[in-house]
Amino acid sequence: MSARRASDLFVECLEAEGVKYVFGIPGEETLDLNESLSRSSVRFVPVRHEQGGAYMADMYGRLTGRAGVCLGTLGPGATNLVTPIADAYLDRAPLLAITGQGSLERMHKESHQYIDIVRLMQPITKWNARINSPEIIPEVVRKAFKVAESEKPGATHLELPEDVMAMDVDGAPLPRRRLVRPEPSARELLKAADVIRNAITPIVLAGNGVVRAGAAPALREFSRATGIPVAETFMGKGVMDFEDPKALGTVGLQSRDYAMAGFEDADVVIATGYDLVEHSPDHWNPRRDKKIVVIDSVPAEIDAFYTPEVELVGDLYHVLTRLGEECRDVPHPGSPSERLRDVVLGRLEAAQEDDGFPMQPPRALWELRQAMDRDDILISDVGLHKLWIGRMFPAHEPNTVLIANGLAGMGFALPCAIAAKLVHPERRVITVSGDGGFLMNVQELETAVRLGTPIVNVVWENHQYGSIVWKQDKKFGAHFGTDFTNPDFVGLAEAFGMAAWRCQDVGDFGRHLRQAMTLDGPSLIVLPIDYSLDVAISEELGEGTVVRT
Ligand SMILES: Cc1ncc(C[n+]2csc(CCOP(=O)(O)OP(=O)(O)O)c2C)c(N)n1
Repeated sequence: MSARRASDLFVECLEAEGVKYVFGIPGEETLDLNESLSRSSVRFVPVRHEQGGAYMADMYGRLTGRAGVCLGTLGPGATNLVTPIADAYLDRAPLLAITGQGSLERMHKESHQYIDIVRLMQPITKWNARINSPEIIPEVVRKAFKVAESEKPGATHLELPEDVMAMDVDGAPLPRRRLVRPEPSARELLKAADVIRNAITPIVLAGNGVVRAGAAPALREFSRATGIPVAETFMGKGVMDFEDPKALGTVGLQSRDYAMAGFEDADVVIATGYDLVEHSPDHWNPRRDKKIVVIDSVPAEIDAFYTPEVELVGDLYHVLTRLGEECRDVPHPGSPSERLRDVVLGRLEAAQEDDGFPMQPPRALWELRQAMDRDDILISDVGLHKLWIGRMFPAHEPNTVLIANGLAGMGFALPCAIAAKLVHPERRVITVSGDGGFLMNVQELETAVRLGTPIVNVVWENHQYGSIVWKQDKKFGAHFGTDFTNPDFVGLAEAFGMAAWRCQDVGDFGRHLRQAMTLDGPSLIVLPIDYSLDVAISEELGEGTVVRT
């Protein structure tokens, strides 16, 4: 081993981890690192705001299971990373954030752009560290990836002081090893099988963990073999093909959703890859009378409304397969409660006849579903549109409808779409944003144009923070602090050098969508939206909304 700069060794460690991209903005305190990156196999993707870069890393991690990497300099570069790091932390996406820092000998005193970023990042990362000596680089990098990618995945952070990065060091990357996955004991498995076999009306609640584990095929087979129907969370969308007769739809918008999907009558709930951060269990177990079987990668969170009878901790694919084999001899007829799914999908189908303009959300979603193939990817931003997409947009496959539902930060969709297209160049990637959230990371249109990333961005325009209007109107009968004006979005997109259209009547949306999908660069479609139809859809689905955007 020959002596070389610490920054070179750091980048070699990234290469050894299989890192393909680093998304970010360089700074004066990351000079050595950037120079080392420039001579590596890692592609550095300059972005226009660190938040955009960190969301790209977040989505890269979510879709690949390998930590996405983002970079910001010290001080403001690092603080700009905070929101997507928190998003990765709560939505369980593996991500490594790298930040620059001033030299070690100026950290004890008042000093230009110095703030304690290690401490700032602690509540939003699974683990983080300052590299205070070049010798520890192989260990900390390996640890950062291992911790980020282990269940439940999330964000980690490394701080790189500039003097340390310029030092000489000997050393070599530590090898990657396959992660160890625990398995539940045969006793626990048989106990769970017993609970399920003796259940009268069991139901599965499937979440993000099923998507992460790639366990949708095992879940579908479990449901087919046992006859037990499956409801999914917003982030679990697509774990069951919506056309599967055992699919009950996406729950979570209203308190009545769960009842309508059969939870009220269920005696046993099999919570599979379910994260409480998305939907609180008090909504589906208000009387705390359900027997709960947990299938997850780590032991269950404590919650008064979530006290499992048995917990099967391990690889979801494997556990579902084994449990399905144990239970297939006592098939269940399935829950009679397909009411939620029937009402929601019925409304979507009926929407093709809605000729109103501005368009109401069901027609807009119907047009999107018609235009997209089953593997194409829809990324939702955060707002009232997310609630419509979460509940009504029908998904065929996991990871084809991507929603932020843990931190739920506006501005998620556009940068995430750029990363999704880098991961899946063969699929079409479409975003839907509100006119509020779209402007929060609009600067990344330049990144998309520069990279030539063919993503289609649909902006539902209503000149309001729609979901806040909806909540305020419900609570107070009036709204306040929610209205704004917009730039000419078409002119704005054209100034970035991309194609853009404004829909002027009901037929325009489908036509522009299809045209946009053929382009080899990014595009934007402005769709004036009419939110006068309550996302609650019908009185049958109840009044009490429990969801928060
Ligand atoms: C970064 C961030 N700020 C504030 C919020 C709270 N919030 C949730 S939805 C919303 C309004 C979204 O408005 P818009 O993007 O226009 O979408 P619409 O609701 O109209 O579909 C706000 C302010 C948030 N989730 N994230």
